[in-house]
Amino acid sequence: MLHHSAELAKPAVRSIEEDMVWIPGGTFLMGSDRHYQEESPSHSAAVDGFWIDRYAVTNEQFERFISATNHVTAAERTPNPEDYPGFVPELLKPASIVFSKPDHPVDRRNHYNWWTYIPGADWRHPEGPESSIEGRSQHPVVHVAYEDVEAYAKWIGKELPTEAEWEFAARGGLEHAEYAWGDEFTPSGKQMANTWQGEFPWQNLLADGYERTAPVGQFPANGYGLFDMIGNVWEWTCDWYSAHHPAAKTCCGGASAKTDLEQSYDPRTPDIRIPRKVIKGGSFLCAPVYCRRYRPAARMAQPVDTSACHVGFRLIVRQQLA
Ligand SMILES: [Ca+2]
Repeated sequence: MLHHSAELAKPAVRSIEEDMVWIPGGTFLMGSDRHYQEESPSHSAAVDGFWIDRYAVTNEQFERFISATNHVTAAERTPNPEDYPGFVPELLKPASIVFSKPDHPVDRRNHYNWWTYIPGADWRHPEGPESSIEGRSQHPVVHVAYEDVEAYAKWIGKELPTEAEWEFAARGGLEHAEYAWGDEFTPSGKQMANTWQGEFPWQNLLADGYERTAPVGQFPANGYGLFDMIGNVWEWTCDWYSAHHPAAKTCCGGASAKTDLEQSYDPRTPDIRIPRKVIKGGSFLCAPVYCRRYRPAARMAQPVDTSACHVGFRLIVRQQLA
């Protein structure tokens, strides 16, 4: 339920019509057969109409939530050793995942060459304890795990989008286009999103002007008037991840069939039973030479407990305002 009259009637919060966009429902071609395997098969999908945030949730908005609720994010708490068999308990500290740019070319097959688990990194300290969000109130909040996003959604009276809702909105009304703005990545040389230009991960040419996150709304909106659906930060959806789109939904999932949640576990780490959700849109770290996921069809798995410097969110409301 959207409590848009009472709870949102604080001076700093504008009306839903200003902050959200109504997306008329429809049928569309979801996924892609032209890129990474996990995006296929492209298939017809339908969504009902919904409201969606015009921008990703910002630090300023998240701060309001924290002040009102005293919520402590997952990155600020000590993980439970029972959830992480094989981990040395001393290593289980409040921490989050931060991109650290190497100063020379590295082996791109090993992501530990740029990902660092930094104790003290959290939404207020995006690059670690010495950093802060000063001057970044309009940047998307990052270092939020799925439970943090759910808590925020409950507080503000909105919901996480499904992958189909998110992708439909990101496509901006364009049928089967590669990007949220058309088929050309940089039409007339114009950067349309905050991504990575140069040799990832050591050389950032900054053609789009941003090394890390950008304030929301710095790049052109898509056809629905939504900003930053592509690039800047990945965005959480409520769907459990599977390696492919289901070819067709069947009704015969017997007792032995794996649930969607079980299906989402990472097969590479069988001991760690942390389910994974779909994240969408790509981030400031997506580069042509490494991760061409700055497209509406692109998708990635994110463990629900895992926060990072390049993952944020935006929310929807599944009802038409009276
Ligand atoms: Ca950039």
